[in-house]
Amino acid sequence: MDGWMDEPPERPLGKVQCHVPPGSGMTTKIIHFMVNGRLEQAEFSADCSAADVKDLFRAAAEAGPHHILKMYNANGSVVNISPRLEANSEESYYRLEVVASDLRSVAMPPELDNMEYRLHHLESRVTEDVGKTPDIISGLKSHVESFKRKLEFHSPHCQSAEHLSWMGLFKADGDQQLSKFCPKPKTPQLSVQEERQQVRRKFLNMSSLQVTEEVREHLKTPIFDNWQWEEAEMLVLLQVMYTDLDFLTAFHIEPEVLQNFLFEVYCHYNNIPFHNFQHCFCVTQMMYGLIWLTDLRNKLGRVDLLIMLTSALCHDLDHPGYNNVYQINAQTDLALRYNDISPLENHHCAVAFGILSKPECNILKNLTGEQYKHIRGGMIKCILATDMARHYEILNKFKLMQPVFDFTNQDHKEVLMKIMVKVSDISNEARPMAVAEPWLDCLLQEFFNQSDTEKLKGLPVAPFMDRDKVSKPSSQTSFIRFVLLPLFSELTKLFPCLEQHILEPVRRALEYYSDMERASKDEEGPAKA
Ligand code: LUO
Ligand code: ZN
Repeated sequence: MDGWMDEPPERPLGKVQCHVPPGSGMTTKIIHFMVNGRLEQAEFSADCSAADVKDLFRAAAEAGPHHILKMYNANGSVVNISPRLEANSEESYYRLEVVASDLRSVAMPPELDNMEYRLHHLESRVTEDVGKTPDIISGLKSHVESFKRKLEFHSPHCQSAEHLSWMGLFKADGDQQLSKFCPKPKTPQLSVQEERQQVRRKFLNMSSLQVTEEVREHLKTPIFDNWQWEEAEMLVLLQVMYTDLDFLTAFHIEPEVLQNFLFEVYCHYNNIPFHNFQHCFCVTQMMYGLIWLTDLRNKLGRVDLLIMLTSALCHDLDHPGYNNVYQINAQTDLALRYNDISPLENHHCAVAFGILSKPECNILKNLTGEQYKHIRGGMIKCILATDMARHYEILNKFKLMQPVFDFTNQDHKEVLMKIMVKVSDISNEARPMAVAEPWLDCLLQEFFNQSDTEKLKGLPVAPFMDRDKVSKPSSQTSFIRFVLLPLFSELTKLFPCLEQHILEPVRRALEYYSDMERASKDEEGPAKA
């Protein structure tokens, strides 16, 4: 209902500034920093007080009075938030973290804090207008209160086994049936390093326990719901995938080395809306499911399966949240380093082999030289194949091979492996709508961040990334019609069982977004239809 209620003023966001008297001629300093997943810009004069500068960043982080702020420079070192903060460029942005200081704020994520602030504002406006607080506002307030209590109840520090067992991951003592999925406990606002160490401790604690048969089987299906699991649990599930495909015995991989490798991969995905560790997990889990569904274990060698699973795991390592077009147009370090040739995918692959070059993480260290060379070559081909600019090149090659596909032909196998990684990479719409739709929101958020930056820098902006132009349903119906369905149909010709597992769900998704598209066109009325 438009105009029913004025939105309360947002907290001061976007560019933040200390008061600089107009015409004062005072030199100001520009600081670029990332906070809550957004790239922000602060401006203040050199004689701004330390307290004002701190308030400036507090406002930008939407941090409450209880929160502690921590600023990290591009090398990851903590720097002091003061007027002497060194000016920087957008590429070498600082990272501003909000660290809670007491239990109340530990359990209070900024979004909830912000919601409470807006609710309070709405209540005062409505009470002013109608003389009393309507039930809907009181109801919302009690919901927020009870949600806060729940958050405070979930102590994220609990490491006891019963805490682990009710995650539904492990065989419970006795026969009580535990819920399969746990609500993801809110992790407190810790610094990046503290959060990672906490994830590592949980991962290593859990990895020695047995995962239930039910979860193991569920893991092989495309209906697996990533949103139900926290990062430490996903690391355990990734370890299960490597174990259940017998990679540890086949390639003499020590469990500790696999754990170090998986944890290092986790640390090298960034906290951005879409190309983050959850996406890495989804793509790897879809690849794992496809290997079982297509019975690939009896059609390809185990080395090729290792290449595909590890390529899926590493395919977006250290993604910055800005695509190749941005890298090239903005002439970033990556574009310069890789001569504008798939700069991101080259980087993802280089980071993967940077991790594998550490002995404690090198899952390939007990292989023969021949095997290592084959795996390295296969991973490079598969990861570079995820550059969507090459989509039709690769699909057309597969279309030519598919009718006469030969599983003993090396060229045929290579193209199939690329197709499998590509399919896994863009397969969100093959999942249940409740799992898939949030991914499209995350993707659009990342695209909008990029196009906002491109507008600020005067760079070209792609329409499908422009928040003022893109419509979620119509962009998705085009994507499904012209990218997903042709790709998934071609793979289904080789593996007919995929019809029900991935093709049908994608057709349902097309229906879903087409209905949404029609509904939004009807709402806009005939003029705009
Ligand atoms: C395709 C793609 C490229 C880069 C980043 C993400 C994606 N994905 C998606 N894009 N991955 C999954 C999805 C998805 O479900 N929808 C979309 N939709 C839009 C934004 C789109 O059309 N993306 C797109 C299409 C083609 C292309 O190159 C041929 C690049 C991006
Ligand atoms: Zn990806």
